[in-house]
Amino acid sequence: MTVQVPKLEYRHRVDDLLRTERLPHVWCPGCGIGITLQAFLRAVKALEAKGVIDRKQLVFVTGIGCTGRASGYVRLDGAHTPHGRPIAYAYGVKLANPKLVPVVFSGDGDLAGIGGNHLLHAARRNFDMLVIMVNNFNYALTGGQLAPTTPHGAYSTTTPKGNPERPMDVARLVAALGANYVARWSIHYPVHIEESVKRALPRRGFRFIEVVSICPEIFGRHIGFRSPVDFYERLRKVAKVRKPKALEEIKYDWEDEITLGVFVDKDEPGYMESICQVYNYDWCKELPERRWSKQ
Ligand SMILES: Cc1ncc(C[n+]2csc(CCOP(=O)(O)OP(=O)(O)O)c2C)c(N)n1
Repeated sequence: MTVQVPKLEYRHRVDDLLRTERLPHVWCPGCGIGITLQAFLRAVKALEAKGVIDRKQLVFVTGIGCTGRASGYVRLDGAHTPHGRPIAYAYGVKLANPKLVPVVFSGDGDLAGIGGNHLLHAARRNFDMLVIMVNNFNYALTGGQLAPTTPHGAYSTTTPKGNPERPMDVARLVAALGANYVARWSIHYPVHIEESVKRALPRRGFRFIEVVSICPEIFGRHIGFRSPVDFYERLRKVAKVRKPKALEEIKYDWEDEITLGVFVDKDEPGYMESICQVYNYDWCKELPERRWSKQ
């Protein structure tokens, strides 16, 4: 039997940045990936309207996972790369054509688990790219396995008696490694996510935005939430916006506080300019990061 799918008319202010013909998307009701993606696309449109960026410069790179599926819906040049490798791919994009601006959009498992080594060294190098990490506390696409971000004690399909490990505070780690811009928001703050993208996208060096999200169908069900709203409200209680004076004040603790806010906002030369200080390549004059750093 063939199922007739009604042809729907989608109208939304970011439609021109979406492959609307591929909608509806695969994400579950209540998932926070759409909120994050929309905030990113709104920021792209706002920056483009001001003439700061051109969407043709952007390369939208994702890894594997629910979050990684975003590249199928976004109407930008880009790539859906192997698990854990979007940062490695983004390096290649930037080094092959320094005029381009790579944006990595992926999950916590992809970026901090299997891809953790790339993340560390990109931050250490202050490599010129924007990374947006949707942290939904687990490996959602494959059914809810333990991720480096899963709270201590939490059920996952690979820790059925509770997670014995300590979770990784990815934003704090990236900040400690010297990234130019680090912010963490939760999906309760879509305008803040958008403002962070507006600030971080036209910027040199490594920029990292973590968005703590709910995953109602997989992680939420596993830890006992009966509805997306219950999970949303619980996360809202623990996610607190602060201005930490030192990295030690940033918390990532599901039972106490997940600190949100802008943790680093500086403008040091990124990797590409460091290369240009040593080798005076022709492309050095055309680095978009050089123009942005003068603004
Ligand atoms: C090399 C390799 N190992 C394992 C997998 C299976 N796999 C697919 S998605 C995924 C986890 C993704 O988790 P995360 O990045 O947190 O994304 P989410 O689905 O939660 O958005 C895994 C382990 C794979 N595709 N490739």
